[in-house]
Amino acid sequence: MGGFTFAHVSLILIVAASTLAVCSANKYAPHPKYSQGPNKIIVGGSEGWRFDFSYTNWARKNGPFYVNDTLVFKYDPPTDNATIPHDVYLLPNHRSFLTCNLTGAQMLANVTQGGGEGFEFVIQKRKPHYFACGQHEGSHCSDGQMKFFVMPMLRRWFK
Ligand SMILES: *[C@@H]1O[C@H](CO)[C@@H](O)[C@H](O)[C@H]1NC(C)=O
Ligand SMILES: *[C@@H]1O[C@H](CO)[C@@H](O)[C@H](O)[C@H]1NC(C)=O
Ligand SMILES: *[C@@H]1O[C@H](CO)[C@@H](O)[C@H](O)[C@H]1NC(C)=O
Ligand SMILES: *[C@@H]1O[C@H](CO)[C@@H](O)[C@H](O)[C@H]1NC(C)=O
Ligand SMILES: [Cu+2]
Repeated sequence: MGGFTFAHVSLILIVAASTLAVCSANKYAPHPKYSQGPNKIIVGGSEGWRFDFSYTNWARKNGPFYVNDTLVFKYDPPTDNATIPHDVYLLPNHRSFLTCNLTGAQMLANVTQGGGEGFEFVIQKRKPHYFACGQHEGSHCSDGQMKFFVMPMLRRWFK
């Protein structure tokens, strides 16, 4: 990851966003990327946390994410009919992320915790976070693309 280049691009975006904010006189920024934050971001947007949606692409389009941002995972709790259960795990490293290996993973939310307003995870540490669904021995992660990673940035660098 080209941290230095990325920082510059972000700085330019933030300067552009400030200009926009003044022009529109709108205290709500148009996109999480441009706002002061911390932000609350719904993972997958209106798609929520589901099978067969590329969260890697989603994270690429919706990042960067910052320390103190909240990620919200929304998924229906299991019912006796067609609902496919999901959960949320934090995988220990990049290798386990690539192979969807759940050994040593930490469960953040079980199958019921994504209901209602969703499960909220506050990014507190400036380290890579590897998120995945742990259902079906990792097949939601591999076949269902229910995984993404976040390298949180520090917003205060740009203030
Ligand atoms: C995150 O929030 C806490 C509490 O508001 C604050 O003390 C801390 O400086 C924030 N961290 C960053 C990196 O913004
Ligand atoms: C599934 O069950 C829930 C309640 O258990 C019900 O509200 C929902 O309409 C059902 N969905 C379908 C597709 O049958
Ligand atoms: C999964 O990860 C564990 C712990 O790192 C390792 O021992 C195991 O061999 C891995 N499994 C596969 C299939 O790679
Ligand atoms: C999921 O976690 C919640 C909160 O810790 C707990 O109340 C609930 O019993 C758990 N559900 C399952 C199915 O493990
Ligand atoms: Cu799943």
